Amino acid sequence: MPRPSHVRVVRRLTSNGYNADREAVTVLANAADPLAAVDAAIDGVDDEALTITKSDAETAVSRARAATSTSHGSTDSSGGTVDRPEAGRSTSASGNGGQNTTGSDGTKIVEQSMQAGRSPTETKGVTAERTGTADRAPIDIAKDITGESTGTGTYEDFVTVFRDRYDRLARQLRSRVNHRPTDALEKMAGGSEAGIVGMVNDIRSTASGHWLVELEDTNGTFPVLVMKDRAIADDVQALLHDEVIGVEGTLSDDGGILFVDSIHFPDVPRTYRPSTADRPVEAALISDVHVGSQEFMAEEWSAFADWLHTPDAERVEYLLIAGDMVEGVGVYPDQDEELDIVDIFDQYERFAEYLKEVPGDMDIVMIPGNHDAVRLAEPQPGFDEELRDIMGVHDARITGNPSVVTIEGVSVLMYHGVSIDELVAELPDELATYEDPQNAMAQLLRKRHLAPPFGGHMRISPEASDYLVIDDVPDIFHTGHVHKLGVGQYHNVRLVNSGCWQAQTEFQKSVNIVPDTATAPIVDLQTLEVTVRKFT
Ligand code: D5M
Ligand code: FE
Ligand code: ZN
Repeated sequence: MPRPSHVRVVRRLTSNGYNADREAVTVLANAADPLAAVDAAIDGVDDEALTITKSDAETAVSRARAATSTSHGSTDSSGGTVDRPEAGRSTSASGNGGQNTTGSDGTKIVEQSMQAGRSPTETKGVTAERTGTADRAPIDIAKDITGESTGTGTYEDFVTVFRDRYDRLARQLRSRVNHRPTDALEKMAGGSEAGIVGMVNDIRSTASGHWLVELEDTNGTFPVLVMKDRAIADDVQALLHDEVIGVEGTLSDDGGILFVDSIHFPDVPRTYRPSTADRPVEAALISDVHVGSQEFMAEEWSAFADWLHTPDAERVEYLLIAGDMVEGVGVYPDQDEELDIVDIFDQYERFAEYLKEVPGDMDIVMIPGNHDAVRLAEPQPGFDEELRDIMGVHDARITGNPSVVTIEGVSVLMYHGVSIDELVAELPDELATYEDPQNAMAQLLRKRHLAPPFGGHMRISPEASDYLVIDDVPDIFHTGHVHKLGVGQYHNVRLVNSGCWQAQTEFQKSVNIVPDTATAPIVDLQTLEVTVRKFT
């Protein structure tokens, strides 16, 4: 009889409404007849109990063994925690006989064949043992809109949020740009050297191919001209509406326009040194699970969850999910034709079931995406109480999109990533493509704003302050949404765009998008190095 994986044990438990401690799962999975042991464990606990403990499991295993004492016995363990033939943890490079390749940026990619991925757990009865959760630093969450939304969409709200964006980004530029307010520039003599810190209002090319950019500050607007043959003309290619930049140059003779010599972005200092964890600990960064879609890859998901139970994953203590938990309903035209589960609550119920496959001793943090059942306008609040109840598996932390999540002293800026669509549409290929979403992410860091252009694909809720400004440089920037894997670095900030758990949809087929599916980038929080686990 093939030994069921840990995942099947967990499924049996959860389908009966129980959680289990990690050690309990191990004990049950190593029993002669694991499913019978699960049933015995369930029978053996109080009606009020929600969690099966290790001792519940051990009691159940010995009872189940007594009941079936005539069979099995030779290869199975005594029912306690089994020996660990390979004490310690193999390095990520040697994972499960997986095939290793190296991506751009030196990222390691490990192909976990689904069978191979399961074998260590099943054949050797070994399971991961994470450092006790007691060793973990508490997770800190900042910049979360949940419960703080005040925006009502009035004109005044938009004025307020734009002013806040300007003030906070201008503050980052002021020390570097010798600037004057736009109305003071108007009074300066022609030919003077001058600078402006302003929001990009308009970008157009002149008849002779130069670039005319209109900048706006709190006092008014001022036109600046970038000559086409200057090296800085390249920077104009990177400009997006509504971002805040600084420029320096010389006023024209009549003083009516500024000829630009240099363009400054708020940016991340090149010398930025990220914080790292002071113990060996890793985080899995994923997104776009899309449960409820016909294309949701259930087997690959279970292989991932299974792998998390193996010794190879014992340092993976955190799971961050950057939105699109479920497929949702009515997100795109004709989406219903590809739905496997048509009710949104049923989708979240099913998602919760899949989340239960993940080891219970991992810390989980999740933010919503554009397919989730929260308002579409960003910043998006975390799920409401009803959905929190449904998704309250493993005490997952639910927070808004975006949020700054600090784990083990490492700050992770989590953002679903809808603005990446906008950057890919607006910027030249050198700066943003779907193939390399990390490049678009770098542009967002350079602009220190998660979604600069107002309008377009973006829906933005005008709040009292602009939650999409990147005030503090994160150590890790985690996005999803475009269903493409992207790993990179920008001025020492680790960039990760996680792929998805949804096979190619009809829409994606029609526009030739080939998603990166069933990939889990794992970040070592001590080094910020990434190993991508691919569950094929
Ligand atoms: O988005 C996945 C990616 O695919 C993202 O780049 C948007 C794009 N996408 C997917 N479906 C559509 C439709 N129907 N129209 C326009 N763009 C689309 P996700 O948020 O996971 O659907
Ligand atoms: Fe998605
Ligand atoms: Zn999305």
